[in-house]
Amino acid sequence: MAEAPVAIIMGSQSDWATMRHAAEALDILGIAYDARIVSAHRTPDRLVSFAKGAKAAGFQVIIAGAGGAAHLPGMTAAMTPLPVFGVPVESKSLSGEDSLLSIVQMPAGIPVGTLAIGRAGAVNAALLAAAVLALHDSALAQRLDAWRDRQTASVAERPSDEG
Ligand code: RP5
Repeated sequence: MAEAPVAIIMGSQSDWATMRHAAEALDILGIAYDARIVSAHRTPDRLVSFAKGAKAAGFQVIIAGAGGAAHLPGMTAAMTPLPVFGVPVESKSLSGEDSLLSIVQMPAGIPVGTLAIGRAGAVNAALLAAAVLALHDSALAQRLDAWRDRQTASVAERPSDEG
């Protein structure tokens, strides 16, 4: 069994600049993860091996980030019963709209919970993973509540010239 309940997978090293934000959010919440490069196109055998073995390896949630023709989240979801959250990575040529549409437009029957393009999507994928895990982990649920409380407390009532 994997010690980490969350797998963060991404199609390329270049996706880490985005996906590291998911990792940082999980770090803050005290959730262990395993981050791996798994490309649907360049390492298809690695994808099959990972996705088919993810549940048996002890993972409970998968966060999958990819850009461009972003088949990684959908192909992963097709080979595992675990919940898969997809993060569209911002692409150079189409600013991530290609990533978003190729992740979100799954056919009925194989769901991928698709987040926003880029950093916001990566952070929110981590928060959704935390919410899933918190259903059966009261200590984590408290940490997640505290995280939200800190966020609320950090919002000023009025704008400042200081930024
Ligand atoms: C996708 O192609 C990856 O997820 C990445 O977002 C994109 C570009 O990959 P690199 O050419 O930077 O390796 O498979």
